[in-house]
Amino acid sequence: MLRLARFARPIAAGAGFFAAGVTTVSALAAPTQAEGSEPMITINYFNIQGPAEPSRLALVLGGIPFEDKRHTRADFQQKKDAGSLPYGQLPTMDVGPKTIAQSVC
Ligand SMILES: N[C@@H](CCC(=O)N[C@@H](CS)C(=O)NCC(=O)O)C(=O)O
Repeated sequence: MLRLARFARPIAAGAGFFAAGVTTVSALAAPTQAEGSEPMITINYFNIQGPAEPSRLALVLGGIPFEDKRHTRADFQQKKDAGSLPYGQLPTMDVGPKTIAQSVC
């Protein structure tokens, strides 16, 4: 029972999050510099939920500050042409200077 309660609380918090009618986490993601020596995290994706949303939600629920960068198609193409997308696609997550790709594979 204790184990269940441990998981139920964050799940309930998440359910409340959805019940409140929040369809995107952008309003909750503070684009602030991470404190201390933690590297700054940036989630790069289009202005839709898609495969970036689970990562955005995990960061918000975990209270981890990150920049929620919403790219236009033109931004995306620019990044792709510049070779800054490891697989030529979004989403990516920047952790400090490191870019991580593949959100759901
Ligand atoms: N395997 C990748 C798939 C990413 C992917 O399919 N991204 C799509 C958007 S959901 C994309 O960047 N499409 C634009 C393109 O390929 O030109 C992952 O899981 O992160």
